[in-house]
Amino acid sequence: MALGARCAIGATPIGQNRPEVTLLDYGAGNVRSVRNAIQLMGFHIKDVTGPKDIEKATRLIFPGVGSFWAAVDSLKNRGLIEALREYVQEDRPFLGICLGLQLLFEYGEETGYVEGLGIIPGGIKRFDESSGLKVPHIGWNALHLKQDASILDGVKGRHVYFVHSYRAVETPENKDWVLATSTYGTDFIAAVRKGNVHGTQFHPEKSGVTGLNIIRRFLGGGQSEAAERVAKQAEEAEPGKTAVQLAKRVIACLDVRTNDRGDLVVTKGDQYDVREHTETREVRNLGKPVDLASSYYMDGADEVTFLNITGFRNSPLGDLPMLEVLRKASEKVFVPLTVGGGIKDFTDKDGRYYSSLEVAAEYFRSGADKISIGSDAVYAAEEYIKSGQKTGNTSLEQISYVYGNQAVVVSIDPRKVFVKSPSEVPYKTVKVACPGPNGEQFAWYQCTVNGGREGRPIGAFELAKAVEELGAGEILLNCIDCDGRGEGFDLELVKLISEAVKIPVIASSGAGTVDHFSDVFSETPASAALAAGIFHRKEVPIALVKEHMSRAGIETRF
Ligand code: 1PR
Repeated sequence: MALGARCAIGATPIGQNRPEVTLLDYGAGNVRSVRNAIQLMGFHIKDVTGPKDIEKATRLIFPGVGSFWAAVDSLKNRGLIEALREYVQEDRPFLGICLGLQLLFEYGEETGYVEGLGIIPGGIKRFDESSGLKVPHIGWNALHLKQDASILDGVKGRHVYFVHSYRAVETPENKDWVLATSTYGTDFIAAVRKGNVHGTQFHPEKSGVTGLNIIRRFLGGGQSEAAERVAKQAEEAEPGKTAVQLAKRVIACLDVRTNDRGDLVVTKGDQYDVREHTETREVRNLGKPVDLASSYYMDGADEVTFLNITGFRNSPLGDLPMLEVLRKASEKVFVPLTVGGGIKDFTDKDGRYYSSLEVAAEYFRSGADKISIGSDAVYAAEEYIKSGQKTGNTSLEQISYVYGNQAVVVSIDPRKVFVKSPSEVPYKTVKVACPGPNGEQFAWYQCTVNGGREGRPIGAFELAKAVEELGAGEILLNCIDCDGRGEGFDLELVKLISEAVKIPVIASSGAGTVDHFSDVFSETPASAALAAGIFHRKEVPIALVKEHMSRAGIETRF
């Protein structure tokens, strides 16, 4: 019998007496999307405030976020470990997501050996990157179903969203738990199930309609019109495109700032100049952040990135509109959201000091899955290269330690500088296909801060390697020269950086045609490609980009 039938919730009429789901949120990251997904399905959320709430729960969802040790610590401090273990051992309806699955195992090795709940035999270990695998495993991957699918009915042939560096593997001892595996380098456990107890390594709440339908099925069917729509959409989802492996991601980017009238708008620069070339020099206004984000979600964007491009001037905690954008967007957008701009330690105008960790926490709580650090990461890398010492105090190190490196992106804003010979500069250079204005055959990529306004004594290559060591989980690689030009990504730059680091690299700046996407994926190891202008101006829809990539033989999520 399908689990859906076992957990079915009577005949509660739509909109009345919403049934309850208990949510175990220990406040360590973005659980907003899980909340939004549950509410969308027509359920009321009861938060766990103590062990009693777990004892009384009839359905429990545990979306683990952050690091293994931090999660165990928090559960221990709140006295929840025993109640949780008993709940699962009693085979009561349970869905653990990501770390919520991992904690069911005996131990994790993320920061040394840490004991888990010990329900599933085996441990959680890091992906093996020795053969050049990019870790974290970030993106949309395929599932191989091992048991009758139950909550996974309908996912065959579709991609779901993963973001993690650690995983469990199937062994003879835990084989009876394994519901689905996925492949990244080697096979790993993507979902578990025994009786009413379920766990997914991927994020259903971030896996679009496919994922929402998994949550709906776990809840025994939806209790709202939205849930009915999800079921219908999942059923009607285009057949014939079969997920095989990790897909190359297409990301829509929204540069957000207030214009001169004080409205929060999506803008777009031309080589980072966001003002119209008119007498009044108004900030270019391309639409409203939440509306655009949700339309890109509907069009098939694999992720949405918001960059608060004046973050270096305005404190993000005081910048309530940006937090509100995240909160509103996460109600409609069920794919990952990244937010950048102004993530650093700061003191506000009233003299209140905020650590970058508090700033990041506020963004995560408001709906961000990943935060992106720009200028502050440049200063941290410069210091690290100079001293050769990690202090553990930089925003990058601290956020990565608490939330895991998969939640930390470093955004690089480099500008190309031509040189006659590599010996002219102490930075890594590339031999360029198109020589510079004075016939220069080489170039290095100078990092900038404050939205490209200030060049720093560090190259993109050196920065990328340093931030990887300091705890970045992904690199968003912009290019000031290409930004807004529509002439294609800087393939020399993307190749240089994505070959230099073991973490995923997002190629950004310059997309103008569908061919630019297939070029960047066939000529470089970039994991994702980000574009802004062509999507905002509706020149090339996301669906067309994806059709083209698929025809070019590039794994694509539909
Ligand atoms: O330094 O931590 O406060 O972060 C500031 C963030 O804001 C950085 O990620 C930085 O890249 C971004 N930013 C600052 N100023 C600008 C600007 O445009 N004036 N935007 C800016 C960067 C570049 C891309 C753009 C792509 C694709 N925008 O994000 O979306 O180039 O564009 P295209 O497809 O139209 O070519 P901090």
